[in-house]
Amino acid sequence: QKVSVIGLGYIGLPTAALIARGGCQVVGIDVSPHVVETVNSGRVHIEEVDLDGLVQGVVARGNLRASLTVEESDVFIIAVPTPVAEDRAPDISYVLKAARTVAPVLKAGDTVILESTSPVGTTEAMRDIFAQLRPDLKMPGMGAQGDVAIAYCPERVLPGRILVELIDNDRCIGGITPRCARKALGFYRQFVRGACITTTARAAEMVKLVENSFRDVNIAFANELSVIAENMDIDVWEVIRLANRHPRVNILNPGPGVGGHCIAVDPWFIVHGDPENARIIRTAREVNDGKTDYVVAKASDLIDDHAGQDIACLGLAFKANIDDFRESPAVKIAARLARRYGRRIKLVEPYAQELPMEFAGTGADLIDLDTALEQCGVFVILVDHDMFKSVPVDERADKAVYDTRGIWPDQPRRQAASNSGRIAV
Ligand code: SAJ
Repeated sequence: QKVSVIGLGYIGLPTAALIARGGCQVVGIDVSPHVVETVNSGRVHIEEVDLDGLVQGVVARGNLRASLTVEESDVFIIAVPTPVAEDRAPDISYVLKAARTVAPVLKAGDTVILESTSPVGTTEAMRDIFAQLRPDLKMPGMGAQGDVAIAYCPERVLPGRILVELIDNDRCIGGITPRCARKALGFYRQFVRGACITTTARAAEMVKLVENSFRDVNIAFANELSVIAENMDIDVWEVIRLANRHPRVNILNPGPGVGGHCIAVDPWFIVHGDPENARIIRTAREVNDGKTDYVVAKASDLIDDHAGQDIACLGLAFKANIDDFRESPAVKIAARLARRYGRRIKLVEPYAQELPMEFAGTGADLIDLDTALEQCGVFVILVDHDMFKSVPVDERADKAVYDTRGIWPDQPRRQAASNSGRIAV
């Protein structure tokens, strides 16, 4: 069986390598000559646990190679980006473009699977492109039985655990027709240990969007609580810890906002699909983005109260213990502070070799944690890296701290800034 994976990014490359390890002949297609060359030399262009060794092995054995052009295959997996445009509309142009490049090499009996997070209806749109460009082939769901199978199967992996989760997570496989779903199911069963459950393409598209929106809404609840609790001079972390002792309550963690490439993006696909009714989902997005602005304002107040002291911003990654700085609320906050306070801002990020470009020209410096503890009087905690959690209280008792992640619960508390939350009698 020959498999082509279109798009060698965070999902495409690990997927291609895993299928290749299972013994299939896999061609990875990418528009970037750099990516193609890197993979063909057995190396990787993205950081992911154990991916380098796996790619090196399958390329050396001849099971995986990369190419700039699409060729005939039995199975096509499309894993290209689906960003959200400036006006919050989903941009599915890369998916449609991939469909146009696959169309000329399609033959009867092939299976095409879309894995990119996509607004509802994208898989059908892809089918319509095939129907337009290949009138010689019958497409599924258009009357007669299709000559090719077309399905949607979202990835659900967590960065840092991609190779494990690609195998162990349950998969939801949506066919344009039930027959398409069964065909795609047969393919995934070869390398997925989790349950594979079939449905329609439209439902599967929605499932993916709903999963990430569920998380966004729940994080928004925690972020909203954190602001209310701060106004009422209550420790939100303690409140959440105690409330979560209720058997049916499970509040997530507040933070400086939501980052990454999925949770802060996918809910907009639902909002765009039904703006009138997607009210909680839209508000959750606004609450989470608003939390980032709120942290900038609160941290600025603290910094203004400590004139002349240097400020350590702890963490730049979009979440704990990873080296991914894209779409990171920590970067947004620290960069805004750096533009305002210049060289007083010191950045501590054990996962960064150099500062992201957002800091260019600000005068802010990358320093290590020990230097920060020696030099800085103000600490703004933006990421809950394990390394930061382990600083003992006696090394930081004299610091002014704004902790967005609740990692230093024993930090001596500052005087409440306002009287809000008091009931006048
Ligand atoms: N965050 C909080 N509080 C929390 C949990 C997360 O503030 O309690 C923040 C993180 O700091 C980060 C952001 O949310 O900035 C997203 O982190 P995450 O760990 O929740 O998720 P991602 O973006 O790494 O991966 C998500 C996962 N989706 C779900 O858990 C529903 C993953 O399974 C998906 O495959 C992935 O999105 C994707 O590709 O869609």
